[in-house]
Amino acid sequence: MSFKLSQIDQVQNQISTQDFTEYYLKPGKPLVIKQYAKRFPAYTLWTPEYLKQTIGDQVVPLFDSSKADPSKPINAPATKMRFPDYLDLMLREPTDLRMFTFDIRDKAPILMKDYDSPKELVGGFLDKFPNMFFGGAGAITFLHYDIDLAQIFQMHFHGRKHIILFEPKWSRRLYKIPFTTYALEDYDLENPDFQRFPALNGVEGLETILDHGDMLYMPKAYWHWMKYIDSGYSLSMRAWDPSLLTNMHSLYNLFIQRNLDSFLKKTFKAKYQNAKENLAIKNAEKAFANGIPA
Ligand SMILES: O=C(O)CCC(=O)C(=O)O
Repeated sequence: MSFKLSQIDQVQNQISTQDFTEYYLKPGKPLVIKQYAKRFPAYTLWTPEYLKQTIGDQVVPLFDSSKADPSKPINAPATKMRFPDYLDLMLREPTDLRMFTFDIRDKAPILMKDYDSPKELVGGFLDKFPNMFFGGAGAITFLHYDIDLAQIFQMHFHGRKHIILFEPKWSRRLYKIPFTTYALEDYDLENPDFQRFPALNGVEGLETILDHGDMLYMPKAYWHWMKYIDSGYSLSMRAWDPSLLTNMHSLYNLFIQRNLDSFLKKTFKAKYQNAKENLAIKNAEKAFANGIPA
């Protein structure tokens, strides 16, 4: 056995609001709209040179592929670099260095005139929180889901990007670390060791390759793993889920779970992390033994 990956549904250029609502939004099913970004100036304008001019000479935090250090807060950067130097590096050679959640409203608001969020498909866009992500060829965004449980629409630019997604029902089988929104970082999603991580056997997921101009719709709480096949960058736009229950869960994640987890991590460091990892393994093996999800 192994993972069972099938292709994410695709449409060309557009989809009607009615079809999107019925077939993707309501059932919470991912979709790729090929070449969606072609309608926006960003499609041609957002070259590396243009981003250098607009983002300018800022020093940016960079993340690598090494396993998170339990003594550091989650999302602690591996290093920092001037933005133009980082862009030159990622264009020149493969690098696992990534820029994560770069807030363009704060750091380069001029870019916000170059696109619009897909408001024709869904309401509730949090237009104040557009984030950009950059990666060199080979860079990997580790498996996680977004803590605020927003619906994500990601437009991709420049190179190709490999995306693997899993429905929330597979959380335990993916070795979800308790009190967090990420999975055990000890397995290689592209080539998992099924002997060591038996619960991954039979897990069903979805995959696609995004090209320049494609947009991915990821429903709330969807697990995502992303690999920059070539150097490139993406813009993630978030839409608030209308359900009250999801909103309460999101507030709990953001204000209670995250703070409590950080506090315990700071206090107990590796001891706390090891206990959580052991629990993730126990939960995964139990779910596998019990055939969960059915
Ligand atoms: O594109 C990436 O590198 C990560 C994107 C992501 O995690 C997100 O949009 O939530």
